[in-house]
Amino acid sequence: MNIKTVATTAFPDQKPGTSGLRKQVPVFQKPNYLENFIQSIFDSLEDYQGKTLVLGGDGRYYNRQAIQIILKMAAANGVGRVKVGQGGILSTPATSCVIRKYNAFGGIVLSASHNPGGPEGDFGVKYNIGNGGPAPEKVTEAIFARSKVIDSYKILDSLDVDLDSLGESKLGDMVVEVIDSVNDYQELMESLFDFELIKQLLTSGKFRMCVDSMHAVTGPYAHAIFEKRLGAAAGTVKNGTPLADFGGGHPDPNLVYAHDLVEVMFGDNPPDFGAASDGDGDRNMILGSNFFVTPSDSLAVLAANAKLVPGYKDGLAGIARSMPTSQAADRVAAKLGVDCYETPTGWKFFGNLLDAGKATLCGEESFGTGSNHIREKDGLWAVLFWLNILAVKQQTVEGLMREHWQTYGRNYYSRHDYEGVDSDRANTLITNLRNAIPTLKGKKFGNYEVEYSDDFSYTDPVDGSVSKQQGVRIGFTDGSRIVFRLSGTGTQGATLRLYLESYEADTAKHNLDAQEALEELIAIADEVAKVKELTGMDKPTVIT
Ligand code: G16
Repeated sequence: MNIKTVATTAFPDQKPGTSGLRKQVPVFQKPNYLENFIQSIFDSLEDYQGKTLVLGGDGRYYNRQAIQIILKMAAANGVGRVKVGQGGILSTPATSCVIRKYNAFGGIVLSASHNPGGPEGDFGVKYNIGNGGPAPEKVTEAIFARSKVIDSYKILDSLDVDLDSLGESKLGDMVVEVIDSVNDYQELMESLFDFELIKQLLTSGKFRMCVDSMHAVTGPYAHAIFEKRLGAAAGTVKNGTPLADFGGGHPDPNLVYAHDLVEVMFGDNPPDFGAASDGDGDRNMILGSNFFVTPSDSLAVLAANAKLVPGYKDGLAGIARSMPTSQAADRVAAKLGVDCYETPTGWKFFGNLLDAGKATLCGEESFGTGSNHIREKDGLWAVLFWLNILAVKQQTVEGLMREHWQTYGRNYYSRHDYEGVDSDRANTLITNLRNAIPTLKGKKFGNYEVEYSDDFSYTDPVDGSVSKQQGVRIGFTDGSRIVFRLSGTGTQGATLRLYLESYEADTAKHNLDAQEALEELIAIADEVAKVKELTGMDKPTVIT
């Protein structure tokens, strides 16, 4: 076995963000850039020698090359076995599933999620721990600390591995096992949902659906599960072959970037159900005929109806949502008599709650929903959950949503993104807001009076760790909220996210367009934070 120790120089910018290290492809292609980060991961871990690592990615540009490098580094660093997805493909939820099922010590996911791919697009590396979830902050901080002082890495001098043929081979002393990308994941889904009932719905001739995989990783999973196993008509899955540049698109399942699907669902004779997923398969968007379900509402509906689904028939231990996510789920939790947890943005914050059995369902406004079945959000799981509920209740998407609002009231909700903002200006905006916090309580803006304002801080109820400065909140006496924070997933400049929420109990007022319902709050946000002036933009780049 020929292990090389290569001298290297540390890079100062390898700090993982909301979800791993994300940079433009040319940055990852710099000599030693990927290698330094991977070695920093191994150097920060203990006691992994001889054990199993799971490896895969969303198929984006540089996926295959990165996998070959990581395999050789894993072999040189003493990993016992790597389970790698065929062709280098493993969705983020499937990676989490495989880590848990085979008791791996961890996994490496190669993805920049919903960010565009291709030679000039983005690439990313995320490390997941043994529970199958994203590494918590104490682990990512250790990796970052190591990356700042690293001076060498280890790599095996050997030929590339065949990633396309299933089965085992040896790389030095390490076993490389190329696994089917879909099987383990599909088996887990079959254990949670009533596949026969969903199949009846999909083959009834009365229900049409359209699933947009956006040329990203969920294609093979969606083909196998919806078309092959559940009998949905051929062609139900669109854009179902993963492409290195996602067909030039932006694999983010929202009303702006999933426009092909939106046109179908809001066009002539629309299908009954539409769904899209993102680059690595952890996000989802749910649509009905001429109807959009906000991710916050989706979490609330799944929670309210969970008992109808076999995997959740015994009820929920609790619900967790990220702080900027609407409070619709809190109302369901209150009715169910279970706790609702409010965490900072980032799926990693749900891990402890799920491990401790405090929460069963989790969700985020950023098109993420999931449960304790794995430790990542899970796009196709959410689609199956919706289909299972619709099959039991024999309702339309809109019918189910309206019934929900009738019971719980409607939380009008929207997120406004200002992308590509100059970083200094974005930081000034947030600093100004932080400085204004002590002056806001009791202040009146039109019909609204400020009840509280703070910079969200979270104390993990399981390990007591504290995460500060997670977003500036302004709450009003009627329960409405405005939240400001900077994205931790972008790779160019800064992205300002403005989250807006109001509550309407009166069913007669549930038909407004969200932007209309939130108009006054949008104006207040601009007045308080000078969004237009400081970003230099007169409107958001993306509204969801
Ligand atoms: C990641 C995180 C999510 C987060 C989202 C947006 O998702 O896992 O928890 O909500 O980024 O984060 P930000 O607002 O900081 O950009 P993904 O799908 O990109 O891995």
